[in-house]
Amino acid sequence: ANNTVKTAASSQTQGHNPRRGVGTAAMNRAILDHLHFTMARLPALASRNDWYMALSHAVRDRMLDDWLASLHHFRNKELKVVSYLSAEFLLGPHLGNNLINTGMWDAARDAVESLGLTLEDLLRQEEEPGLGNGGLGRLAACYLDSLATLRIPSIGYGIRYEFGIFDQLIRDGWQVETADKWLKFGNPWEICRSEIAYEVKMGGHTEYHHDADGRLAIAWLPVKVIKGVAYDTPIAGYRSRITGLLRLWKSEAVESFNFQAFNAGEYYHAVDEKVVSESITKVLYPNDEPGVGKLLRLAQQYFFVSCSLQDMIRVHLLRSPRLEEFDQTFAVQMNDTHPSLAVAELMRLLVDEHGLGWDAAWKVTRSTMAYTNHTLLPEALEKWPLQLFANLLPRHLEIVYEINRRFLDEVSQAYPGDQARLARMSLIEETGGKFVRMANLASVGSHAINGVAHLHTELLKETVLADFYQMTPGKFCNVTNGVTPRRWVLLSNPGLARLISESIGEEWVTAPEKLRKLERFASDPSFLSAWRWVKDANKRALAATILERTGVTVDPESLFDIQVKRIHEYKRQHLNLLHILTLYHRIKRDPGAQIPPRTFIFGGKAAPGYFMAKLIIKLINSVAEVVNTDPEVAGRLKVVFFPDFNVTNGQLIYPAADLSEQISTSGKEASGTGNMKFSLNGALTIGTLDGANVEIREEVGEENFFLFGLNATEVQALKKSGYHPGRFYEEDGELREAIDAVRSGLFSHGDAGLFQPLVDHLLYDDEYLALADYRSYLECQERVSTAFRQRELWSVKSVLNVARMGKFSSDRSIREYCEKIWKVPIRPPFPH
Ligand code: OX2
Repeated sequence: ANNTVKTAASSQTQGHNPRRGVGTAAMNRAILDHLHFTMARLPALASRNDWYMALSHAVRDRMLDDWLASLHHFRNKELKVVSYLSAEFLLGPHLGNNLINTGMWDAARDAVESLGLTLEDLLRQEEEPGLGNGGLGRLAACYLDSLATLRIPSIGYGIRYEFGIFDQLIRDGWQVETADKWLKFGNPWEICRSEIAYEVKMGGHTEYHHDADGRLAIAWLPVKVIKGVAYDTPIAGYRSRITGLLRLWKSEAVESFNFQAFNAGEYYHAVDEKVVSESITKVLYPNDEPGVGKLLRLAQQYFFVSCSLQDMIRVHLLRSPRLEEFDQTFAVQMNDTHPSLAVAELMRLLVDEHGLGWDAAWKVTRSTMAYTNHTLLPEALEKWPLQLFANLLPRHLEIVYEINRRFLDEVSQAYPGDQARLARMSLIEETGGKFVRMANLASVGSHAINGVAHLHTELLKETVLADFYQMTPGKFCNVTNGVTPRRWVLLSNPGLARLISESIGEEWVTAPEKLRKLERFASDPSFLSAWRWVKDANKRALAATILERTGVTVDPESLFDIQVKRIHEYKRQHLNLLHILTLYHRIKRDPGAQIPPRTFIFGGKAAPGYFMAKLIIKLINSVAEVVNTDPEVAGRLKVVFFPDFNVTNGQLIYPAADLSEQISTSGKEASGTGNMKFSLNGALTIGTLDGANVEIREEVGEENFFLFGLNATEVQALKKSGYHPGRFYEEDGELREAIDAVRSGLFSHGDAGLFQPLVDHLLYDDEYLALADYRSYLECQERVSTAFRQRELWSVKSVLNVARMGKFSSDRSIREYCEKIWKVPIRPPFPH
């Protein structure tokens, strides 16, 4: 890859610097130029997409100046580069965010208007890159924003899925999945780097022989070689004059590999090979799918990890020939276990390909790698069937065995005779089928292991990784998640952002602890009414979109009670439903009941193979159908399922919420980040002591947070003592009424069987204790209703929530990673 052509310009470090104008006139000219030269269109014939593309190219051009300067850092030996390995990056639309972060919004808007268009229309044209499932992928995207904003040299490495997370349609109340063809109109934000490409081997077997010097040499003879090509996307930091790099790998066929097949006339076979090679990065796997062991998914993980590490080694070798110093060039963060093959792959590259001794390679591998855990759910902990692993990665299995042999030696030295502990800590699970345990591999191969909220890290140390914690407590630390206030306030809630900035200045955007200054305005009636006006405008905008997408009319004056997130039993959308059913019955029983009007809004995707989650969506829609058409509750209750919840829709939904539902079973939600987005936009939270809710409550004050339910200790104790959900059903008349209504067929046109699996699950299993928390949740919701009647007081609480949410900026999280894990200095902020 080091085939730079020497020219007069390339010998100057700064090179060519055609800094482009960012005023309205320059933008206008640039858009027209791109329409002409890039899109090959006449203005009179241009479609909205042509204009969107032309504008995006004009914006991208202006980001490249900073980008090329930023890329220069990678060669600077003094700067350690953060490498964030993640199988998912859920970026959301680029255009608006880039305009905000680069400060070009006004110029772009004016230029677009001078061409007779509106910026809003063009923003709507963008197909969002949905390269993630939910919180984990979105967290990675927030972290890229903060890394660039804080001017930390960094690269995000991931997979360029041709199809991202599926689009969700609702048909007859059921979720229907359709392919996300996000690239169909072209992607103006990426740059294909054909020259940055690596070969990745798969399958086959290994052979040992002695080389001329009598040393043991290992050869991996694969059955397949695939090429990974880099696609780069610039990530603008907020007014930092730094553009970060997201490098995603696309799989392709190696041109020469099956040349023989062509010669032998096996043309079709060769073409098949090409199809197989390209299939590696075809599609993002929805998570929560039952049944591990999808070969293609393991191939994806290995593919992107191998390309990324080869790329890092190339960059390192530009700085120094000594791979023992690799940890001075890169700090590698593994976002969950999906990239944990990096441990074995870095060992392979160092030992087999670059000739380092095992001990030296292990030392540098460990001090480079760090692992973030995002879940305690046992079914979400990755493990690969040994045979499948062996078939795809025969050499890596040998390396895993060797790591394991040495590691278990250490364990048995530390805990002589403790066989049970050895079995638990082994990288190989041997009880009932053999598996490679990826969390153990990641833990052993890392110098740092972190959870994503205080409670989660504590539970991690007590449960899933307890043995590892006991053996190496110093490796463990917590970094509570955060979200970027750029996308999640400035971009998505411009009204609120303006009001805040007018009151306390603009510093909060990069120094969100400054939001505290809002506290003094919480007693200012005119400020409060402006605050309320902003919220109401956001609610009206959401109401209009709800009408357009679902045909349901909702009242913007009502309490907007919102739960948007992936559909999962542990997140307990069904508990929310039980509350709705109870209110419904109360109003039917007593039309005079003092219940302020509420609009319940749900959104979220269910994994295509997760039957119960899909049934919950159907039930939400079925309840909506009955409630929304019942004249006895008209004007009092509405239920909406907002289809296809994604980043774009989130930007509309979070700012419009009065109440944020964060009601997971305590101990199950590692952190949550939607909880932060809501609160940062002035919603009050009803929630359990779970994940980051605990810390949000601490920050905003318990009087400004609606707490209910069992805590994690109580959950464990109840489970241990034997939990019988049926008792709660027997003893609570209103709960019984709600469940009986579902099982009677009231919501399924008399079909009593439809929701039977869900009802049975609740009555006889209820793994996530919805029935145990029902009464507490209901009582808490009554406190919500009472509070919402005092609108002024509600607004005060809303202001205080925003004022005290500074901790949850992803900038703070990234600073903590820098200090505790990456050992990367924080540079002073860029003077704007
Ligand atoms: C999610 C967690 O479920 C969520 O609680 C957390 O906020 C988010 O990651 C970011 O840390 N897949 N998604 C997650 O974990 C896994 C595994």
